[in-house]
Amino acid sequence: MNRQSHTDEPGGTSLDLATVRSLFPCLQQQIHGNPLVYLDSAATTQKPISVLEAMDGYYREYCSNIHRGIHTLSERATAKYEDVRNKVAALLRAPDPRSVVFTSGTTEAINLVARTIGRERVGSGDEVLISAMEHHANIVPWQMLCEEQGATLRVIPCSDEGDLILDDLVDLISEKTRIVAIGHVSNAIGTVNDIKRIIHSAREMGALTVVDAAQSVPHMNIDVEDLGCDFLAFSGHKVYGPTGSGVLWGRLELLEAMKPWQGGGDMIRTVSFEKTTYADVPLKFEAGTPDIAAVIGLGAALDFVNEIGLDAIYAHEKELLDEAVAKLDQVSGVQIVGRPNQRASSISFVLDGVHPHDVGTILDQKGVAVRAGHHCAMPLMKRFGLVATIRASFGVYSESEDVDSLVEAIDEVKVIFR
Ligand code: 7TS
Repeated sequence: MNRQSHTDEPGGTSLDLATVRSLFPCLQQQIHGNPLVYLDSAATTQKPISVLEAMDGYYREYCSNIHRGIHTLSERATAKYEDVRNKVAALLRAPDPRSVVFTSGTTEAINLVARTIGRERVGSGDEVLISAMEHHANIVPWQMLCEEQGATLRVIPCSDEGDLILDDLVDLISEKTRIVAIGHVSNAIGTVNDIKRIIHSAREMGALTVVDAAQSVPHMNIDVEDLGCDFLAFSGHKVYGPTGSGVLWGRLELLEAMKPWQGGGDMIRTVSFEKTTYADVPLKFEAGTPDIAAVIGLGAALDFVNEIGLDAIYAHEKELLDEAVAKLDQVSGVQIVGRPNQRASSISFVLDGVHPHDVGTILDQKGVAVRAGHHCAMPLMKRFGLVATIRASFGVYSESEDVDSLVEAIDEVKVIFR
């Protein structure tokens, strides 16, 4: 397989792919005797050396707990950890780093919102609005909240093309709507949702807005002020950072007014048996020792992303996604699930007569790593009358040859199942 860089091809992007790929040790391996073709970045991205070194550096050189130590190592670790908060704020164009809360990932960030301000704002007879293409992480916490509070979960429907149907938004968002929680990009079919429009409608009705940006932060520039949302969540491990790192960004005045959700060390100002007073945001929401190494790794990941630039990453991935759609369309028996107006991150498809899990297993034998299953979006699968799809998802290191390898491997699946 040709693994040459195709730098500066006419009409191409200016990514030096060979160099980018060389920064990812995990990509440099064979799987079942074939070069690894990693097409599962939506599940988690591979990590560049700089991220591995940043985490290693913390453990080797200044391993210590943060915020409480007065010794040199603790001060170094605290400074590094807090500097990542500044980097996240800059990434999201958030004016104040205090509005950045570290969590273990998107799931924890959404649960935090549901269990704090969610419980305060949503009462009996109220409504929470999500969409038909949410990841379970942006369904179940709201469902739990609605059950607990006697509220109703409502759903923005999805068209056959895989776009949200926003024509009836005025009917879906009313004075009863207390929270609108929407995924920016579908992890299952790759749709980029018009969240700005949804946020605008929600705000007009006084509803809080929560954006699940797990699949958008790795692929495009985000500006929380421009979006106008109240909360935004993402996972570090999907943006070239380590597992265990994640972010909840929230409007400062909301975070300040919210009660904490977990109690313990680091989130307090004073504790007595009679009364505890809480630390200021963001520490109020970061009880206990966080995953310090993971946050420091996330900082290195954001440096990596910034060095390349999200515009370049988006352009590169868009080119590959367009190419993959075009090439998969040429393969008889392949049905792409969803033809959204704008796509990022992922393409889902099924192969006539072969269960997605069988396709995934055979692709793995060829070294091609894809996801097969419901992608934690069971309601969306049901919407399309499916139980599972095969999903190919892309990252900054993905290349045209990956698409060719995918198509070749699907052809081999077809031969086996003929
Ligand atoms: N929201 C979206 C849109 C996601 O894609 C995911 C993870 C989550 C939330 C949850 O993120 P976590 O880091 O807290 O687990 N998506 C996937 C996926 O598509 N395959 O594996 C995980």
